[in-house]
Amino acid sequence: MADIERTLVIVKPDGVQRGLTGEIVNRFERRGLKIVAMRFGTIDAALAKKHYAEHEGKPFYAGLVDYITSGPSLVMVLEGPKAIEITRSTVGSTRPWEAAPGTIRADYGLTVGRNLVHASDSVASGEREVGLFFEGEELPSWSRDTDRWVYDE
Ligand code: DAT
Ligand code: MG
Repeated sequence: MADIERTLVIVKPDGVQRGLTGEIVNRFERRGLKIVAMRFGTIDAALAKKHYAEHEGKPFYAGLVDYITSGPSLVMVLEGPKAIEITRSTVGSTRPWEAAPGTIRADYGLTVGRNLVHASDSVASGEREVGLFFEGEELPSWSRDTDRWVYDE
């Protein structure tokens, strides 16, 4: 079996406000990643601070927490072989002006403070972040009929 990973992906409030949630989910879904959890709503400050704890103390930290809590987000967990790298490469570089054309941040973003999407950057941070947002039955294990056509064993 291929190395199946889970990643936490967030369509941030700018993506929601701009009506890009469907577009963004579509890119991951058609790539073959499987949705295993999804929730729409405004992330509260306490959760945002835990989620972005690695950035505490940096000059952009307060603005980052304000941004991610400024309105509803779409938070999801995606699963698949090498899901971490696959998702990060679909999202593109943190700074949209450095992101490769065809990535979400290049196609829809201009500035680092409105870069539309969060995606976990390692298997360990994926596990940590998924655990912050979802638990138990919110994370169903399900087999998809097309799995064998999407990835080899
Ligand atoms: P990524 O979201 O690509 O994992 P990161 O973890 O380094 O990037 O930073 C988290 C978010 O913080 C990023 O998506 C946007 C914001 N950010 C990062 N560096 C920044 C900066 N120099 N100025 C403003 N915001 C920044
Ligand atoms: Mg990050």
